[in-house]
Amino acid sequence: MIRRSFLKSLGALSLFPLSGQAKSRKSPTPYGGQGLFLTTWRFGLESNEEAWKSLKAGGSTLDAIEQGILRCELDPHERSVGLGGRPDRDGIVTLDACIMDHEGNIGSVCGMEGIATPLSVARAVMEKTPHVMLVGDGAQQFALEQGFPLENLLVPDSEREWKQWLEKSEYQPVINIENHDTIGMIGIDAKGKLAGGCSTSGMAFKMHGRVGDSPIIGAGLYVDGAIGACTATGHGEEVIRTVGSFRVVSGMSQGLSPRDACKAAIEAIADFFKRRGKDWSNTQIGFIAINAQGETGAFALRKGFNYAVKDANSAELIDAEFLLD
Ligand code: SD4
Repeated sequence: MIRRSFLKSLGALSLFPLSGQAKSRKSPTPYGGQGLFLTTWRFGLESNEEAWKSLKAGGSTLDAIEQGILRCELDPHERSVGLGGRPDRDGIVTLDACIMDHEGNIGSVCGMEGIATPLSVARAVMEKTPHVMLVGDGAQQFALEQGFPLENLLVPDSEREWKQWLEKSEYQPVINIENHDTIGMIGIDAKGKLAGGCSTSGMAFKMHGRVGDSPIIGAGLYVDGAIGACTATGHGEEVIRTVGSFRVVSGMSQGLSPRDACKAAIEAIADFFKRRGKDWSNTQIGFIAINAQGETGAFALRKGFNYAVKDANSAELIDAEFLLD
C-alpha cells in the first residue's frame, strides 16, 4: 500500500528529467527572505549561524554551506563529523563528504583519513579536477597537494569509546540515534540559488572501507537548482538503496511539498524493509528538504530527529515528524 501510494504520488515514477519539467514552471521568485539554511541535528543551529555570516559577508550559498559545515568538522566535541569523529572498528577515523551547487556541479570524497575538513576537499575535487569523486589514499593525496593539513583525527574520547566497544567485541556497527551524526546542510540565497553539502565520519565502528550515503550524490545529498535540495542523515545503506535524496527532489518535481516528498521517501524506505523482511528496530533515517520557492520540510523514520532552520527573522530547532514511535 505504502509503495503504491508513493508511486502514484510520483506520477508513475517519472523520475527523469527533473530539470526539464521544472523549467516549464514559473522561475523561482525570491521568497521574500534574504536567505535560508536548513541543517540536520542540533549542531545545525551553530552551523546555520556560521553560514549566515558568510552569506551576509557576500558569500555564495555554496560558500555559506562550506563555512557552516567547517564549523562542525573542526569541532573536536562533535563526535560524528570531521576532527573527533568516531573511528571504524580498526580504530581509524575515515571521513566522507559531498557537495553540490545550483548548476549541478558536484564533488565528493570517501573514506579519507587524516584530513579534518572533507567538505572543503570535496569542493576542491569539484572545482579543481575533471572528476567528481576521490576515495581513500587518492583523496588524501589530493588534499595534501591542495595544502590541507594532515592531522590525527582520533581524539582521546573517541579512542576510549572505541576501546570499550572492542571489549564488548560485538562487532556490530551501530547507527547512533542519540549522538546526532551526519551534518547535512542545504540552503538558498535571496536570488533563489540553492546548494548543499553533507559531511560525516559515518557509522560508528563500521567495517574499514565501508562508505555510507553521505558522500554519494543522489543518496546523501541532491540539489536541482530549478526544483529544490535534499539531504539525509541516518542509516546510509537504506538511503543508498532507495536513492533517498534524489527521490525527495524527484517528489518535489512532481509537485509534492518538501515535507510530503520527505515523507514519501521515508515510506519507500519502510516498504523496502518490509519487502525484504528485515528488522528495522535500530534504524533511524531523516530527510530535510527545501524547494526553489524556499519552502522547507522534513520527515524521519522514527522519533528523535531534529533539524535547525535559519532565515533573516528566526533561528530554531525543529523536531521532525516521523513514521514510527
Ligand atoms: C552514514 N548517513 O554513514 C551516515 C551516518 C549518519 O546518522 O548520518 N548517521 O550512513
